[in-house]
Amino acid sequence: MSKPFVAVLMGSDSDLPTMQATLDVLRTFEINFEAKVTSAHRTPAATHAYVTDAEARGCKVFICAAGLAAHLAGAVAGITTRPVIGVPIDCGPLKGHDALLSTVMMPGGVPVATVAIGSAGAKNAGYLAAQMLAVGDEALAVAVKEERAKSAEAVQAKDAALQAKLA
Ligand code: RP5
Repeated sequence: MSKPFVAVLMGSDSDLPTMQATLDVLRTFEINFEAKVTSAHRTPAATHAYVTDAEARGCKVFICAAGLAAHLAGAVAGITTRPVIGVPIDCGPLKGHDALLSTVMMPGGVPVATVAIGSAGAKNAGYLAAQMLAVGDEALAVAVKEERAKSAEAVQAKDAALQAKLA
């Protein structure tokens, strides 16, 4: 039986510095993943072959990052019925606004769950994939809740430090 995993696809290796945040979040939750550079425009046949094969091997969620005229997430969503999360990369003269619109404006029936442009989106793609997998995995659901509580505690600690400074 194949092991469930998340596939993290990037249109270029230039997307990796941003997408490292996604890989870090997946590692935090001990989620198996594959990361791959494959492009909707430059390697369309290889992208199609990978997505078909990955789904057959147990991929549960696809995370797709691309910049400029970003079609990777949409192209992948057209191949698979697994959830697809799109990360618009903030490269180029339009600073990711082009990628945001290309990723989010999908026609009805072929959804892409689009997160924020750039590093916050990359991080949230990892958390969103974890939350999707947690629907059927109680241990992961607990880990996601604990992580959220830790983040709330960090904000409270920052506020306490500010209040101490102001006193
Ligand atoms: C997109 O074009 C890639 O996802 C990347 O964000 C952008 C630029 O790619 P490179 O020219 O750096 O390879 O397809």
